[in-house]
Amino acid sequence: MQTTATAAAPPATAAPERRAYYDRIRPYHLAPLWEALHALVPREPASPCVPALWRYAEIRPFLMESATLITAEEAVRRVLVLENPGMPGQSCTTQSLYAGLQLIMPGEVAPSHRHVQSALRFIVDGRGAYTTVGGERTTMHPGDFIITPSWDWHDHGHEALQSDSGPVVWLDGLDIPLVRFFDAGFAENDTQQSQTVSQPEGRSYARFGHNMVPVRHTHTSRTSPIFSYPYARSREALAALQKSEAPDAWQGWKLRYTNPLTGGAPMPTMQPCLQLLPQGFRGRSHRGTDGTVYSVVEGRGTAVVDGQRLGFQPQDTFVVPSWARLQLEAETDAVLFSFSDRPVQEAIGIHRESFD
Ligand code: 1HN
Repeated sequence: MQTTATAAAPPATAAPERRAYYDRIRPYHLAPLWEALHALVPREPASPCVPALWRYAEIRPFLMESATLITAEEAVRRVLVLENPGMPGQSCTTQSLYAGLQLIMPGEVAPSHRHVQSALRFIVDGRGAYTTVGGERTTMHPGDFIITPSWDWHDHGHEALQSDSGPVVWLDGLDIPLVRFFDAGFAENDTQQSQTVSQPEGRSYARFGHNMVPVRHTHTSRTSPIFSYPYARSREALAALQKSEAPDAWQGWKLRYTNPLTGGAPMPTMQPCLQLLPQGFRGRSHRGTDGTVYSVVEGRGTAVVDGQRLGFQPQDTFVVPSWARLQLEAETDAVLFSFSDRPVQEAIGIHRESFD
């Protein structure tokens, strides 16, 4: 994470005798705190992250073009990073989170590797690709939320079994900037391109995905034992809520995905959610210290972020910076997936939100 304070350079506005003093202490790697204090300890968050929207219809052609330039295998992961316009060149979408759109074509493999960074996938376009985590494969369908836990082997592929199968695109969310901040990143490549599949598909979901857990299961991982949360099930829950209760005035019907063993976030660093806004919804304004990335699944609407109107459609991605006021409006019933670093902020006791 970068800070906007640059304590090393004396400000041009400082009085000459102070500047001379700063110049004399700099060779000793000393800097005057009083010149940087306000920026270091702001009265409220002053994020370099800005609101931004990536229209899928506009960027899909660039993504498809990338497949003519490089294979998934050569790229290792063929991804276009959704770089925050306020932080160019830093491979981040918020200060703490990375998001990108990954493309896999029929017949391709993205080779097995593992890293300390946790990843989530949210399927945006196409079907028939798979990801393998810890020897279990899961087939991707639009709207599925899939987890790659920290330090688990994972590879992706697309077997092109059906004649109508085409490109598959998903949103990757990773805690890359957080791990970089801690200088705690490790990674390694597997000896095989694709892991040997050692578990039948759906085993994790059968064991943990039905409000039941195998007896004598002892959980040691920090990450949910379910690694694919199918859209059909999450959508069904929202549809039932729409019939049974009024929407929240700020967020519509909003559910967070959980680790069934703890009730907490499914992964230590990121909290994903799915929400439904009814047609005609004009949400009240709210804000939180967790900058959030949204992926639009269904419907059309507008995210008003600090007064800036971001009109969204299915498959678009947008980002709401920390402490920016967000108002959600829906022209049609709209479903939004989102994720933020909220579990980390809660773990260290600094998360704040406000519903005004
Ligand atoms: C990664 O391993 C994946 O496994 C996606 O699909 C995006 C971005 C940076 C570093 C590693 C993946 C990534 C990544």
